[in-house]
Amino acid sequence: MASNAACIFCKIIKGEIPSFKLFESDKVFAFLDIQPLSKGHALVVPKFHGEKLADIPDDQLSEILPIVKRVVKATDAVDYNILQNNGRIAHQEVDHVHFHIIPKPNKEEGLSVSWPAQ
Ligand code: DGP
Repeated sequence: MASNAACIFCKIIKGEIPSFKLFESDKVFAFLDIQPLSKGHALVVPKFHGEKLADIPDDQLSEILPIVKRVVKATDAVDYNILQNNGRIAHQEVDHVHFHIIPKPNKEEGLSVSWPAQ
């Protein structure tokens, strides 16, 4: 499994940096974003280290969307954004592929989030 010793998300995957873990499998890791744009803002990442989407082998990517869906379902968000930035101009700050899940709170009731996403 490709890993990069200098990568902050590789360190999170290995448990060298603490995170609020939501889900883990052989190929995928999900955790809460440290700078949430809304309650429940989560990140789903391949364990394989690659900077941009096109760097990740298909067999590593294929498990990602079902986990994104699972994490979405662990919120009560009716509306949400899935975001995946590639490159500085596209606002990528961490050079390890990641999918943002950004729940949009209901105006009247807000959001309740029940983790973990198992
Ligand atoms: P992007 O701009 O798409 O590369 O988003 C990177 C996200 O990663 C940003 O929303 C903040 C989050 N992030 C950066 N460092 C850490 C960290 O150490 N822990 C966690 N949980 N999230 C982090």
